[in-house]
Amino acid sequence: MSFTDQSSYLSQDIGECDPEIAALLRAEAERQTQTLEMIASENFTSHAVMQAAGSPLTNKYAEGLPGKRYYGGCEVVDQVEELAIARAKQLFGADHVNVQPHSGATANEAAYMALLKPGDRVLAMALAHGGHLTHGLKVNFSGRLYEFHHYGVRREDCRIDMDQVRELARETRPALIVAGASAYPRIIDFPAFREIADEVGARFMVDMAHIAGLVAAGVHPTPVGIADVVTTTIHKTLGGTRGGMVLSNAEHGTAVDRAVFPGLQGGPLMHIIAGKAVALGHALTEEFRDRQRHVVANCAAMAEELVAGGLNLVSGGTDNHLVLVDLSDTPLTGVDGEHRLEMAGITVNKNGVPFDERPPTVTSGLRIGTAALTTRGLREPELREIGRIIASALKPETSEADLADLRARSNAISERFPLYPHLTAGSVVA
Ligand code: DSN
Repeated sequence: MSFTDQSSYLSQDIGECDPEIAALLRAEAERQTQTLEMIASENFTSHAVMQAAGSPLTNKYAEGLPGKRYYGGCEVVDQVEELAIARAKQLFGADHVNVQPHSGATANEAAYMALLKPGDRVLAMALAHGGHLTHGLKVNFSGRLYEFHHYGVRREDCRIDMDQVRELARETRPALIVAGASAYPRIIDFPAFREIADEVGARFMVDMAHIAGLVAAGVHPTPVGIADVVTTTIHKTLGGTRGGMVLSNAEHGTAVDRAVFPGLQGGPLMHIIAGKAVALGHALTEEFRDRQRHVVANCAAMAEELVAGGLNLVSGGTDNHLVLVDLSDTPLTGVDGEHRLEMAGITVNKNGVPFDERPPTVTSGLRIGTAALTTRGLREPELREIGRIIASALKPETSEADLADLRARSNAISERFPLYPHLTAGSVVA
């Protein structure tokens, strides 16, 4: 790395001053372009969001909230944060919003801190049945600080077992019930959870990170107005910059704000909050709502082809942006499946399936989502073709040569839908 004077330090292009990192930025843009991205929690954000996230707002300290900061010079970033909050309120109809959490995990931490005392009992979905590590995994802060109990899905249809939720709620009398999942392909019945929470005198929280885009577009029922607190990330189906957000009713707003700062974080990432504001602006458009409808239709179309190709899907199908392929009855593990799809030009993640007998590092399943490819412009005919490619790749008899042929079919789709051409051919930054 070299720079000759102060002005070049401030203005030199990364390609000149740090060619090693610049080459890696270009390589990652190329990787995203050349493969079919189907990790259910990922998406492609807009050029405008990346511009905000790469802006001089990264230089600003702004502990506190708009109008109540611990630093001077916040008059501009105050307006940015106010816009992000106003857009989130409008999008989801929430009374109160805090856009400062650095991540979904921090948003959950803030919600727990606002609603619970250490040692309180919480009832949430088991990670092995589709929950999340911040929903009480023993080695996570959540499992260490609070006494989590877990519900799961029914063995016969892999839907959330609301009878078990009620039974466990009556037995454990939790202070909080949590709904929300990272690997659940069906609609979640938020009013049914609320009813149980009310019966046992618990607060109710929803982590809607995976489905936030669908909720914003009205293609999944909203938890806002039903739950006391709703947490989310901005970068999954919502498609914005990486980060978190907490929505709440008016009663819990101050407690949430205090939990985020000074409870958990120092200076908010104002450049990322600007990116959140841009993303929330996108999400208010009819174009965004239309895209979310396609996310679900694309997933349903792919699911049909997977089933027609002989694969088992957890719960038999999907209502949302993801499917869970169950490989338990095949000679393949989740690790094998992820590797085969990678060779076929498709990026997914291995994932445990409910009642999985293999360890989490191996698993018997694959989680496959359609949000990113829908943002890229793919529609049902392409997702049907991808469903056929996946089903062929996962047949036990498929050879390496067959996988190379399947990769050519994946590449033919990628080439028809350019992604960030300016980042692979031109500048490496937005
Ligand atoms: N890691 C995310 C996911 O893949 O679902 C959840 O935080």
